[in-house]
Amino acid sequence: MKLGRCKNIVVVTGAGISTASGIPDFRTPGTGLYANLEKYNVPYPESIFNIDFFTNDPLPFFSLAKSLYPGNHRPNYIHYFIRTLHQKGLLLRTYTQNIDGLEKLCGIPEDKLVEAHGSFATASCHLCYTPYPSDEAKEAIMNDQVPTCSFCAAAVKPDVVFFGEDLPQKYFLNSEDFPKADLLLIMGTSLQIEPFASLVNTVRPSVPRLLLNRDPVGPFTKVPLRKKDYVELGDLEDLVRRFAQMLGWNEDVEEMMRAQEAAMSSTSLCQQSEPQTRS
Ligand code: CNA
Repeated sequence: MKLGRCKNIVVVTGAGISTASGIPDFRTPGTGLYANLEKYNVPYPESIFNIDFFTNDPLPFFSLAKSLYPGNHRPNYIHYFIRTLHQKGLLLRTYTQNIDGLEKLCGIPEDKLVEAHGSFATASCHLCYTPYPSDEAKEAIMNDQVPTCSFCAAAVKPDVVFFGEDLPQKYFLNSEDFPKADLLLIMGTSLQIEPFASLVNTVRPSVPRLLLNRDPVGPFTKVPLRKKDYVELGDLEDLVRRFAQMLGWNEDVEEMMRAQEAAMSSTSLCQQSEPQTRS
């Protein structure tokens, strides 16, 4: 990167980039969502994101969704590092499995972002796909009600991709992006969910792949590693901070974070004070 040889960087991320924002991942023993699902009364962890299970009983997912809905969490250093890659003209695209919306919130533009497992930003009927206003879906879910489709009366859900559902159209940009990549950066994912996990195998064999994660995953568990595969293990925020320092970017990331956070809090202050001004 320092020699200017990486100009089309593809970033692949998962829940591990948002644990520093206070959102639990799936599989970390003890703190991950899968270890804490007793209260949702589901037969096995994945069922909470299974579309057939949802058809029979949407309530466990809605109860979990209440804690995952965007609004309560802020992007962290890792999100801003990805945005810095974009700011420096080096980001081809970032592919996230996350549904927390923190990439958008930190200012990564829509055209640089693929939310491969959907998001809470829109909602629709889970059977006939009729769109449903996302703010109304959120309000119903937050009030322990089931939003229902005005066309077929089935349950509406946020457009988060469940097991057994199609991925959004934008995901298929991968067939153009991965062959173009000159560096693949993989962060905070166990690479267990297909078809997303296999994306990392679609860059050219000569392209360096760097995994930053707490533990080795996917092709990075193989010994010996593929030539040009690199792994750094540890806490992701520490690793990314060190990476930014090596590149001489730490101040840029920090500055962007300060500016965006200030902009976000002044927007929310304006929103809070608006009704008072009007009355
Ligand atoms: P996962 O299977 O839970 O794996 C997370 C990976 O990140 C694991 O390898 C962890 O060791 C690693 N990790 C977690 N925290 C850290 C940390 N602080 N430092 C270093 N490494 C860390 O999650 P995946 O993303 O691989 O699984 C895909 C699922 C998770 C997607 O379908 C998501 O929708 C779903 N998910 C998303 C969120 C979110 O949007 N924030 C939260 C929970 C689950």
